[in-house]
Amino acid sequence: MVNAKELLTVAKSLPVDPELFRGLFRQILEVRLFEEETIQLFHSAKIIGYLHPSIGNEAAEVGATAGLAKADIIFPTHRGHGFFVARGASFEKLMAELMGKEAGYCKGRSGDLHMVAPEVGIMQVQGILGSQLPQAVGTGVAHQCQKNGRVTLCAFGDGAAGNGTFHESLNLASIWKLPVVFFCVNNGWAASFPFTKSTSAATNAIRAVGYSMPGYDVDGTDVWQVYCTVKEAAERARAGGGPSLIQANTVRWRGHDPSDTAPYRPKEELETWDLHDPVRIARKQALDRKLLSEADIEKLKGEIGKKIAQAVEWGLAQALPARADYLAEVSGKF
Ligand SMILES: Cc1ncc(C[n+]2csc(CCOP(=O)(O)OP(=O)(O)O)c2C)c(N)n1
Repeated sequence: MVNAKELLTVAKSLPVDPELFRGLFRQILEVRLFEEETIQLFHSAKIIGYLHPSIGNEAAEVGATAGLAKADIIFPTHRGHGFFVARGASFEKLMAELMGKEAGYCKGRSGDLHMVAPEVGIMQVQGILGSQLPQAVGTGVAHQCQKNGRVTLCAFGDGAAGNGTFHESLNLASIWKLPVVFFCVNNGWAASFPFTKSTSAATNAIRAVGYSMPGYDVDGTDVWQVYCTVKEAAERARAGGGPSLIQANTVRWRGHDPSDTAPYRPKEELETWDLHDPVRIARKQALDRKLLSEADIEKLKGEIGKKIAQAVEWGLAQALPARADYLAEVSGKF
């Protein structure tokens, strides 16, 4: 009997670069503080439509983004604000979009579920789970034809991995040796359905073996581990070595969205969430490695909090789209 885990690849662990780690910590904090604010705004009905906060996935999103080159592109998930923040998207335009304002990334027409920010290399969030996988095959083909050395990182959840597009996309990407990194963020749940009941394999990473590509199973709360793994996979893809599949394991914070009280989750899982809190983990790593002091962290929090508060104020002051133009921007002839 083969031990499935032995079939997986382990990324080379790079020595921690102090400057880079401090930057990653800052981004993790940015994502967290941004999301805490969006939840407040959602509860006070200033954010309209859906909201899927990235809390719990901060290190996975920040580490993955850091492992790419600037010209590489990212397909985020519906729970993917962290990718936008890590790519340096404007807090103002993000907030305005979530508030449905004309000044947002998509003129207030997309909100949380269809946001796109091509200026920072972020492709559109897809409301249909798993539909980003074949799209990533498409950008992979384009980049391969253009010989431009660009890599696509395609993020998706453990729920989305159960979609048929997963098989079709990984199979084609492997046959054509496309420069794509498939990045599954397994936060343990697909809405109210647990990973253990939806997935026959212990980790999706093992499925990579069936598509003749490297599969990595990593701790998605460890930003440096995620960074090293994505960097290795992206560099292989860029050098013509084809795709990889990474599963980054995280623990979802609370409900699927802020209005879900998650009564289906075991109490102890919610009570021990702190042990998997990416901010707490990265903070400890930064302090233990003497990369930051408590005072540095407090100062950072203050700076980021101020920037986010300004973005909220700016977003609230922006205009809603004119009623007459609203549909003109989102409907077309088919
Ligand atoms: C094809 C499809 N099926 C179902 C849904 C409804 N739905 C939206 S989010 C979600 C759970 C997604 O779970 P996962 O992919 O693990 O991502 P997570 O929300 O946990 O980050 C479901 C079932 C959908 N949007 N698209």
